[in-house]
Amino acid sequence: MKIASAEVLVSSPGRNFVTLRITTDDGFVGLGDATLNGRELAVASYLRDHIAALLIGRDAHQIEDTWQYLYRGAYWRRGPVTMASIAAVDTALWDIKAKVAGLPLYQLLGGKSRVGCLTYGHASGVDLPELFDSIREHLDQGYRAIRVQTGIPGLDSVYGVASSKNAGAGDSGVSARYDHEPARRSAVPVEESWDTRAYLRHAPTVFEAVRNEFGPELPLLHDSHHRLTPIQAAKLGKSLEPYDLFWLEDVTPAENQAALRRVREHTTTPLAIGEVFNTIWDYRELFEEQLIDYVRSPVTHAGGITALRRIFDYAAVYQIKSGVHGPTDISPVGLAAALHLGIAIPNFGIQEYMKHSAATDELFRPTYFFDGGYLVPGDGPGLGVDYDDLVADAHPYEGAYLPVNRLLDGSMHDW
Ligand code: KDG
Ligand code: MG
Repeated sequence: MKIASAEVLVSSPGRNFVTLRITTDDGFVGLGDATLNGRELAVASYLRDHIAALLIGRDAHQIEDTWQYLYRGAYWRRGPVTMASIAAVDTALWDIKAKVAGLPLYQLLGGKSRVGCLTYGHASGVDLPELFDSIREHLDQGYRAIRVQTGIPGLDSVYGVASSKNAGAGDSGVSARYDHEPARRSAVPVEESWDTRAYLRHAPTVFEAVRNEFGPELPLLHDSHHRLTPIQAAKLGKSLEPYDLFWLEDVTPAENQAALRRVREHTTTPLAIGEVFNTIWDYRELFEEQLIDYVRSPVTHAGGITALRRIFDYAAVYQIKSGVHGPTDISPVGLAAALHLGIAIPNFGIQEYMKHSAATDELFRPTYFFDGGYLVPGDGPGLGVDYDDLVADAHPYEGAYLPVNRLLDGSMHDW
C-alpha cells in the first residue's frame, strides 16, 4: 500500500487550520492536523515544500519508519514547525491503518480502557458575577471539571477571559459571551498588558469565592500561561492550596524546565505543563524528578500519535497522567486523535475541550461526541473525521496572530 498523494489543506472556518490529507494508491485516505496558531503557513510550507514529495511511493503501513525518517532525516531536530509537520504525517498514517483494518483507531492502540475521556471546559468572566454565570452555564451543559480564568482589576484584557468587554474574534465557545479565541484576525498582533503583583493578589480571592459558591467537590483548573518566575509561581501555588485545584498550568515559561524544581519545593498544588513542548526530551527532567503531575502536549504539536504515546508511557512510570491541550486551535482531527489515544492509555488524566464552531464541524464532520462531561471517539473505522473540500473552499485562510503582552511600564512580557 503506497502513498500516492499528500495534500496540504489550509482553511479558516472561523479560525485557521492546516490539515494534511494522505491518499494511498488503493484509495485509502488519512488526515492529520498540523495547525500552529498564528504561524500556520510555516507548517504548510514545511509539509508542502519539504515533506510531501518524500512521502510519495512510501509504504503507508510503515508508520514508525516514516516517523524516524522524518525526525532523524531532517537533521534539524525538534521545534514546533517540524514536530507539527511530523505529527500530521503520523496521524494521517494511523488513520489509514485503522481504516484498512476496518477498526476505530483506539482498537489499534490497545482498545478502550474507559467509557470516555473526562473533559474540562473553559469558564471565564471579567468579574465574579460573569464568572459564576459562565461556570453555571458549563455545569448545565454537563461539564464535570472547569477551568477558571478572570479579569484582574486594573487590566483591560487578560488571557483566557472572554466576555462582551474582552471579546476576541473567532471560534464559538460555550456562548458568544464566553467565546474565547485569542488569535485575532489582524495584520499585527494585538497588545495586552500585564501586572504580576495584581494577579498574585487577585487569583486566590477568585478561587475562594468560587469554592464558597460551588462547594468543595467541583474540580477546578487554572492556567497562568507562562507568566511567572519560579518564586512567584511557588507563591501562587501555595496561596491556592486551600482551594484544592485539580491543576495549576504553565506557571513558568517552558524553556527552563528546571524552574519547576523551585515551584515543587514550595507547593502541593498539582502542576501541568507542556502545551508548547515538542518532544519527549522536554519532559525528561520533569518526569524523572516528578516535578509535574500532568502532561499538556497534544498529538498535533508533539510529533503525532506515535510520539505522544511514547511520552505517556514514559510519564506512567512516574505516576504522571495525560492532560491533553484542546483549545479550538487543535482541529477536530487533532482532537479526535487525542481521544483515540486518551481512551486507550492507562494513565489518562483529563482532556481540555472547547467546542469548535458550527462551520468547523461542518468542514470536518467529527463523529466524536460529548456526553455528560465525557468526550467519546467515534466507532467507525479510523479517526472518524472527514474533510469537506466544498465547505473549505468557502473559508479561505485569513492571517491571524496571537496577542503579545507588555508590562505596565511597556516592556515585553511572556503572553
Ligand atoms: O494558541 C494558543 C492557545 O492554544 C493557548 O493559549 C491555549 O493555553 C491554552 C490552553 O491551555 O488552552
Ligand atoms: Mg494553557
